[in-house]
Amino acid sequence: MRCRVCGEKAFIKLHYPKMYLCADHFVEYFERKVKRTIEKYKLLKPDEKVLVVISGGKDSAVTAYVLKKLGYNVECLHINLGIGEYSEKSEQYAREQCRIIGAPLHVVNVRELLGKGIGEVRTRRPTCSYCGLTKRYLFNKFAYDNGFDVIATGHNLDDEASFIFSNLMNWNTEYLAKQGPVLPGEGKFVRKVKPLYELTEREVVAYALAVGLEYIVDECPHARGATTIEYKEILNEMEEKRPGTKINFVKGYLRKRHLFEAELREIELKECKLCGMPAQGEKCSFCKFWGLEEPVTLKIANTDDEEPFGP
Ligand code: Q46
Ligand code: ZN
Ligand code: ZN
Repeated sequence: MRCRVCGEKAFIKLHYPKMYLCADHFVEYFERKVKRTIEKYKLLKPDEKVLVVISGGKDSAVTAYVLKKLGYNVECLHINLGIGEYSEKSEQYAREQCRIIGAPLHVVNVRELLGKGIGEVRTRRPTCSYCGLTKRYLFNKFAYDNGFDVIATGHNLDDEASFIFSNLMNWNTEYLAKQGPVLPGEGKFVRKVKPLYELTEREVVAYALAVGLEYIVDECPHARGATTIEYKEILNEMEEKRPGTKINFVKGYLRKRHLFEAELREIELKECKLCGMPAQGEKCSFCKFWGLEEPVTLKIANTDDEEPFGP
């Protein structure tokens, strides 16, 4: 098959809209779509300082790469979770990706910072639950402490569609009230945006391949056959039968999201007495979980130095 634009050999067949494109024209298509997503949902302003949390995987790497190419002021953060070989490999990929992207990389090492890696804490709390809590706290605090205006994450259309689908299946109406391409910042919560919101996982994989970005494909050893994968499979089957299912589902959700707003509970947030970040009680859940007596410091010590900094 031939590229619809130039007639060269096709690199990819897009299902919706249905067309064949060569690698160069696919890259152009992908970047134009990200640009339009940014404009349509007012994700970023040109002069903003953007932090991308690079995991070593494809989505965050592609996010940073495209934003940098579109001229945004991007810096990257990698959180080494201390999960044995998996984390070591992830960090290596993140370093190589940032070299290709041409953006400064900062690394926070959980074991060095907190004494233990993820999976090494004796607790009844599921590993992924405190891992999520730790990551969310660290990247938000890093962004806040270092004056970033916004955090761009790598969520793609498949992630969003399966998230909405699974929350509908479980009637998690509170979650359904506040999802979307922009999660507004408030107080010390830095705004989060999703530039790949309208691009499918398949398109993200193809883009990474087309521009030569390598990424970790191994799964974290703590990942349990997540039900999200099942939801993704169901959506993929439906997409196969009816191209456009995912994007129409997500766009429909955005139109109807306001119907869930009545389910939002007002939570009064205080300041953590240790770190000053938002907290529901005396201490925030991060300081409480890790039993901290001193707050963690995530300020970049020397901005001329692109090497990772210590705790
Ligand atoms: S939450 Fe769980 Fe992931 Fe953390 S412990 Fe691994 S699988 S990395 S997205
Ligand atoms: Zn072409
Ligand atoms: Zn705290």
